[in-house]
Amino acid sequence: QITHYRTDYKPSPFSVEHVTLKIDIFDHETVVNSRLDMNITSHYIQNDLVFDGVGLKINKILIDSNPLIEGKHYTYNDEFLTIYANYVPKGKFVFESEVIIHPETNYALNGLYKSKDLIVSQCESTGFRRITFFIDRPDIMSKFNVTLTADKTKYPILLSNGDKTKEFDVKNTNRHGAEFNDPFKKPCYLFAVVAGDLKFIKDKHITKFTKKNVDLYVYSEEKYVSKLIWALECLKRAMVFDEEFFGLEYDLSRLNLVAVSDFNAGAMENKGLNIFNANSLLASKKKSVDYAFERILSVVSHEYFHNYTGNRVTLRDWFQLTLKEGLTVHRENIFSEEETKTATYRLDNINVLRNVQFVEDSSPFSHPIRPESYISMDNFYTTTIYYKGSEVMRMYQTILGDEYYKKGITMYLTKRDGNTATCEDFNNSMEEAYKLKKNDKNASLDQYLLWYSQSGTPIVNVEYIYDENKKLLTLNLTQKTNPDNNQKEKKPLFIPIKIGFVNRNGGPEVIPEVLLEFTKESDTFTFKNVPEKPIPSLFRGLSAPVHITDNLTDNERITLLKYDTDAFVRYNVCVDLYAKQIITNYNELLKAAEKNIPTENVQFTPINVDVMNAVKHIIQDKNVDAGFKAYIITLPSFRYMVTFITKINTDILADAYDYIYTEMGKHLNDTLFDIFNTLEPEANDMTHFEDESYVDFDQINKRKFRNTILTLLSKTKYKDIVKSIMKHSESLYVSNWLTSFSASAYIDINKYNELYVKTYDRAKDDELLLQEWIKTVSRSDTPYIFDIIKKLENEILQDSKNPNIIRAVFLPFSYGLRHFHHKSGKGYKIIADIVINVDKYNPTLSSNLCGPFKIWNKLDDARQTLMLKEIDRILNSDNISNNLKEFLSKLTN
Ligand code: BAL
Ligand code: ZN
Repeated sequence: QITHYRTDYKPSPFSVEHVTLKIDIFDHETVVNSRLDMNITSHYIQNDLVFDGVGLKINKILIDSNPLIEGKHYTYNDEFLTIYANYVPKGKFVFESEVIIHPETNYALNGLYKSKDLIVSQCESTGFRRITFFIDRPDIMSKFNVTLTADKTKYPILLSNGDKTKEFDVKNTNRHGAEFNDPFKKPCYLFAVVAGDLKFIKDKHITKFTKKNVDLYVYSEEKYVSKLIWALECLKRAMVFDEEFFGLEYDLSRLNLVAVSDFNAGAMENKGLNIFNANSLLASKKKSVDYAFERILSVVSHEYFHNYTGNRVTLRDWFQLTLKEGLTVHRENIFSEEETKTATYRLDNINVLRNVQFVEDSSPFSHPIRPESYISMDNFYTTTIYYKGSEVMRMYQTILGDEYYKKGITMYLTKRDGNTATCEDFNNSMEEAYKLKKNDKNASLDQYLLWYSQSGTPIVNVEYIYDENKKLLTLNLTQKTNPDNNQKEKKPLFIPIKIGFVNRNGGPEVIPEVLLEFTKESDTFTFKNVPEKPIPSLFRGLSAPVHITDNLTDNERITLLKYDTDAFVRYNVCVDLYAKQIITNYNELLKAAEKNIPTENVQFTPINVDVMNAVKHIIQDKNVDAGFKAYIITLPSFRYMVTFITKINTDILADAYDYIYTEMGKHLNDTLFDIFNTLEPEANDMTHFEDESYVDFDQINKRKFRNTILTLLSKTKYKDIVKSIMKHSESLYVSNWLTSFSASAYIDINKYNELYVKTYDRAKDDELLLQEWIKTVSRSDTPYIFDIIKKLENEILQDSKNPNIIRAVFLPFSYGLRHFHHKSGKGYKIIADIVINVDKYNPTLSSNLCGPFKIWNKLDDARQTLMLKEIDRILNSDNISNNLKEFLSKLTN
């Protein structure tokens, strides 16, 4: 185990100018010949030449055509190849190697591996060293020529980065080959190859500025080629968007996207050859859940946008990961918000941030968006680096405004094009734009860099005071970030706060919206000539990734919920109002439990009628986005509540939720039932299914709202809901029939079992649909879930090593409140067992499956003990991987 520290960065003493690879794929092995044209750099001081290379069987090694001998000229310990300094030429030289690798048994899905009948590579962050010897770090940038050969029948399609320059047959065999030349220098983590029997659809894009023709190919196995249309459409839209918004056009003559069934992550942005987890590329209206279309829009655009933010300008070292990921997620969000034009795209992201990232950031695994150390980089593809990172990138845009933000991006990309970069480089360009905007050459964003180095979620408190006589509004602000293992002392951050001033009588805003730059531990902002007492609408759009506390009253929140124009603020006040109701009842229930008072004797606090009336008013308003309505009838997630409750007794919290759901039902059920029946008559309109390149996000939101209603009506056991569930289960829309199945779990185990069989039949022949079905089963909120998971394991999972299927069986279960956290600890044991099993062959996936344990420090003592016991069991299992050991040790530190 080697710990890498950010401050240890040293430029490499060697460069690799050119890489020539020949990869010959056979059934039982793959032979990789590599020629590296190398040079020493100005940092060279008589160094050994150390290559990364994991699990490679060496056939030969040569320098300048001279064979080297193990022991005499070099050593190899299965991880590093060290060529003694004496045998390393002092100027330009050629290093050659021939090695054998085994993609056909590589179940870690890292390096070159087999997925079904495809051979595919995954090199970020350190997979290339599993293919050949290399100085595997992002600041080694080289031009690549690649030749691929394979059996013509099994692998008719051969792909790699860049332009295909030659196709050929291998004489006297059934083999063929292709040569590729990538004209751009790139780090080896962006190298890719794919070989297999793929089918494709294609189109063209003419670039906006240089009018170049770009061929676009999207590939999958034959069975799913009809599910590629939406992905191709998303790609074309993303290409136009990057030209229009950022002035960036594609730079190669061809771009390939490929769907792969076995993939650890969502996708990979390899230059000119983006590879996708099938679930992030394939969809069709009849066979996919609605969410798949949003996911594909995000992921296809994300990988495309990496071509500049990640590929053309890459990272100096892996510590800077957020520089490409946070920035690219942000670029993807600007695009997707524009494309979907719904209020909810932003809210979906905010929910991941607040429900998942905030939990991570208050666990012992909390890390800054630029970590200071790692053992396995794989563990740092986290919600912090991606989601908090994207918020840090978003705040620049908030502070600078679109015009200067784009100027800053252009300066950054122009300065660093074809090169590496650090977070400081990015901040410098943003600072230049900031100086221009402020017309002040001393304007500084130095303090902003703290967002990269400080972990934890800041808590910002806003108190407002209005002086009626002086017509003066005062905002007193404080900020605090709790100390953690990363920093004992936290400094004040540069926090942009967007505030509106809502008229409490429903008229126009009292004074115009402002953007405050809050940079001190505490500060006061005053506003003169404020004609009447406004209600501050705080952190519009969630202008900074912080916890917000304030001195608003419940009535003021209700007014904001009704009248504010900002979707985030309206949603957030609603969350605050619900959270307060849940917490009040949780505390009552807890007190009663401590005194052994039975639940029926507990003095519950009924839900605030004014809140319910406001909600009722909104859900009946025809002008409000249906997706937004779905949000405001959904209670804040358990993982959000951990911010407000310590040492959670999950059974009692579940009781408190159930009580609030029942209360909501009392007030809303008749209205909801009415909406369910009238909102979208179940026309099963066939025209909807015909054009796969058109997706109506408003319709999707309407279905989401109806499905949220059905779930709520089922939870509250509304009269005759079973009939509606059964009717809904006949729908042609996947999201509808899967929701009726999950809703039946609240009502009737016989109906659940009936729908289990029926929905399985509808799902079983489509790989991705089956995965959605498995997720729905795993999420079932029923006490029988333990048997149901066993059944899934025995009948569906069997010995599959596919990450999507494994995640589908176990992860949705672990997000539940009652069953995963069962007081016996049997829920925790289920996850620990699969983690131990998976770690034997796929350490990236095993770490990933430990995600549910990130919440351990928020639970009551008994559950903490049980969860830690399982974590300990994993840590003490035989041959645990470095990935898993690092992750769990940091998590329980
Ligand atoms: N670079 C890893 C996958 C992604 O974020 O696009
Ligand atoms: Zn990315």
